[in-house]
Amino acid sequence: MTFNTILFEKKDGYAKITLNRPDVLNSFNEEMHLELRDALNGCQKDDQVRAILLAASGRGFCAGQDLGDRAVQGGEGPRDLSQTIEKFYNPLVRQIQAIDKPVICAVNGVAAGAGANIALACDIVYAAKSASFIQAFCKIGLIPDSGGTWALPNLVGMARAKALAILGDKISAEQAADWGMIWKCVDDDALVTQTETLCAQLAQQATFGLGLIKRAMNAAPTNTLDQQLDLERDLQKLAGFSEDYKEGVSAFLEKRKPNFTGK
Ligand code: T3D
Repeated sequence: MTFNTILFEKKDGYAKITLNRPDVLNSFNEEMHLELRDALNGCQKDDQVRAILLAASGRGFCAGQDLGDRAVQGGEGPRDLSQTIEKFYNPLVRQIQAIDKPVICAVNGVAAGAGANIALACDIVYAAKSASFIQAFCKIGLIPDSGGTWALPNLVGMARAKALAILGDKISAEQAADWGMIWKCVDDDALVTQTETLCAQLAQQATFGLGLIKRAMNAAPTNTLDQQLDLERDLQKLAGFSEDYKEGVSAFLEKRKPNFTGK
């Protein structure tokens, strides 16, 4: 697949998608939304892809909406932003959540506005030490979107979530990791190796089961314990029928390394 605004490569059983509009800190225009959607759809359908790495070019990760597309001209009335949210940002977050493969995010630099919340929508988030997260929305009169008002309270608690959203302060990657907003903060020069190595390892794991784990975890914040117990029962049923479970148990009993196929 070739694209104008993203880079796409497949290797070692995973796909790497790199946001590639570095001059504007990889902020989103419609083309990048559409290309990212196509790439993720392709990953979902492709059995050879068993994990997805979302990364970015240049010194930033993503600065959210390209504000160059939002310049208010003299006589023009205000734009209805719900349309872009409905058409692009919400489907992207839903797509990342629904894809039944782990999505790993490598935050190489500043992640601002929707860029921060799209990173947080991924399943495992790594950030370079020099990276940062900014809920920049309040600085231009908007509210956090792309799931930010849902993810932040779940990840860091309501007190921190409200302050992050209302103050729009820049949070360092180290702080984000300390607060449990992301999985890990790593040295800048280790980000690519660590995230690529992780994706290659995940592609060797029981990836059908990893998709089910993701489904269960994503459902947890809005489920009661009873609902979650029922969901675990139903998903474990699917896991128990998988080739990977059969292989995992056989390999354990035969004291050998499992050869998982992701089925
Ligand atoms: O609109 C809708 O459809 C609703 C959906 C909204 C979703 C959203 O994401 S709203 C929030 C939009 N994003 C922001 O408000 C962040 C704007 N950017 C910044 O505040 C700063 O750029 C950063 C804090 C992210 C980084 O600051 P810094 O000093 O490291 O870099 P910089 O110099 O500001 O930016 C570098 C270049 O990227 C610069 O271009 P230049 O001067 O070199 O030609 C800057 O204009 C450009 N850039 C950065 N962010 C954006 C951008 N260009 C367009 N859109 C951006 N969001």
